[in-house]
Amino acid sequence: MTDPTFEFTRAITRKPAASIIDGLRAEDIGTPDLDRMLAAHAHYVETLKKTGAEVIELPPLEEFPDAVFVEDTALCLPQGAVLMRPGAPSRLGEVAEMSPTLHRVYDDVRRIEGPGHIEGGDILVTGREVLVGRSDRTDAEGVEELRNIISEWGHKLREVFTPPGVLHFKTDCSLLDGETILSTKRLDESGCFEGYRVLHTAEGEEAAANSIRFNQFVICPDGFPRTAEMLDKAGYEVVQIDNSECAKLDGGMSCLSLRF
Ligand code: CIR
Repeated sequence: MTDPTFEFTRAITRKPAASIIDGLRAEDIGTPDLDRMLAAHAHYVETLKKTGAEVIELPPLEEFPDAVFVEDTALCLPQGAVLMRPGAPSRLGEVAEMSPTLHRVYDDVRRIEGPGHIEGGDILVTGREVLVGRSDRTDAEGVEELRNIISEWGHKLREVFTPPGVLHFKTDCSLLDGETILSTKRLDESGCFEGYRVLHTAEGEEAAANSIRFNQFVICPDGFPRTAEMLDKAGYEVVQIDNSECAKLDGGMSCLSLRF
């Protein structure tokens, strides 16, 4: 099984393209400002690098407006990587763009062939299992195909459900350490984290759940002071990053990198 408390040595990111203004969104709350997004992205990459990890920075892809959200294209495990099959048709082509990079860094790269769909944002790897949330982007067939692949590597997959109206499972949760999950109350109430230690985002700060633990840091979106304070008091070293522009496209801290 994966030890999620291990040190990450690498991450993959992709610079936002000018076409980001055409990125998918559930609700239109304004057009993302590319310059502001680029500045926040640079801060994000610099924070990952500060931990000593190597960050593979991929160039922008104008033909894929959502390509900055690299997490959805693959699952990276210690034994190998699995290329996903996004449920959003406009994002399917992002996978082929990620494939050469994963083949460079992994000996074993598999792919979800379909007919099912699955996106990386619906997958949370903990110390004991791989949780996959069915959602509008991830269906039963996609989950089963992933189960077959990763069971060969000794991983146990548990299917769970992303709450209605929530884009991805990890929109509402993140792993803080081997046993601890940061979650919104609404997701925790579904019972999917039984047996784990769960810390809740503060009321009204649900968007803070899409954070990541990367080596010594817990990287959170800016603007959620009560959740940040709770994490700080719980002993985590919190770094807050402006997420205003990615939030307009339903994106957050986890979506912006593949970590392994
Ligand atoms: C999308 O709708 O696919 C993008 N606008 C946002 C993807 C966010 N990714 C993630 O939560 N892993």
